[in-house]
Amino acid sequence: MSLFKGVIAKYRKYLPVSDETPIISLQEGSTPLIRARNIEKEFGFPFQLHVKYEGLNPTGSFKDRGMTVAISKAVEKKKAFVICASTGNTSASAAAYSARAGITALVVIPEGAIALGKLSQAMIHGARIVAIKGNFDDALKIVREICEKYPVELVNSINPFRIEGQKTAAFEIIDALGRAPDYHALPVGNAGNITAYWKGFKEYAAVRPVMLGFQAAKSAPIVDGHPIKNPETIATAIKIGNPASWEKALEARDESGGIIDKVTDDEILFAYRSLARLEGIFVEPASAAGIAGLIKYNKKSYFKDASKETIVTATLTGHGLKDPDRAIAESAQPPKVSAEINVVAEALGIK
Ligand code: AN7
Repeated sequence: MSLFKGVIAKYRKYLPVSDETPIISLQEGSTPLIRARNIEKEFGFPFQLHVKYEGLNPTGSFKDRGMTVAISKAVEKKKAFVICASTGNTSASAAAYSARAGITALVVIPEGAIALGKLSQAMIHGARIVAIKGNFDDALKIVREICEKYPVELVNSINPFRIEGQKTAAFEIIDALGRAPDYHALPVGNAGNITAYWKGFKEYAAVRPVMLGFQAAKSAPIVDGHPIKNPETIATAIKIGNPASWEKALEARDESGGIIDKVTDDEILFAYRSLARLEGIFVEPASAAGIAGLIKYNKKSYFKDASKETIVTATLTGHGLKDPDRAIAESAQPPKVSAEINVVAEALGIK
């Protein structure tokens, strides 16, 4: 029997931990890499598509990989408080790992812009939460300033330990495939994850993928080339107008010969429904941006030289249960009928 103990235990020699580091883990990582044959068929993808289902991490998103390292290092440094600004998933993860470490997570969120599941997580794990009248970028600016004045540890992805932990997802993909994929697609918000994947691919493989990052169309500062003052998108996780790791994202794009482009909310929601209906994989909307990008680029014949030997991977960053309101809004509402077999059978469409 192999007992899995989390990403630090699994990839310790690649991570900045020592015997002095108390390891705070919820046994994150080891998420499945799933072949998405129905999506391949539906959209005529000439390549193999494998999705890395990061929603199956302990708090339901990829953030846990970086958080185990960031919180372990904060505890090693004897910090009693960590702080983050968040569109939701970072705060859920920081709150859970802080609870396990016996320290306090401080969370600053944009008021009214956090999906229900994520907010419920930060609350039940006992984070101290403040909602500001402002967006994520305003929240991040405030927490950075707080860190200069108070003895609290920042656990947004500006913290290099977050990037170190998150790079383990690239390691797992290479371990699962026996080689790096040819292309890797993922959503881009604050740009920590694309930075981490590219670092991970570089450290772990000599032949690396072309990186394909996708932002939401009205929250696409990297694509537009300037910060967006009032970003908008239904994919609240990536509603970010001034990404902290902007330069690193450009490096990942340029060193890999890749792309950072935008996809509309309609394209994101179409990919979101397609994953759920064709593959049985439930993700939150932001997570579908990578798949939306692949559909868009396949239509443009970007993959014209690909074959079924070509391997494309895509990160599905967060679980669908994070944002149940969106799933309900995107679906037909169940009819309410009387409790009679004939009426029920008719309503079910089998009579
Ligand atoms: C599901 O939680 O920024 O480009 O504060 O939750 O590394 O920021 C979340 C980001 C993609 C974008 N998918 O990743 C936060 C936060 C999901 C996310 C992203 C996020 P980055």
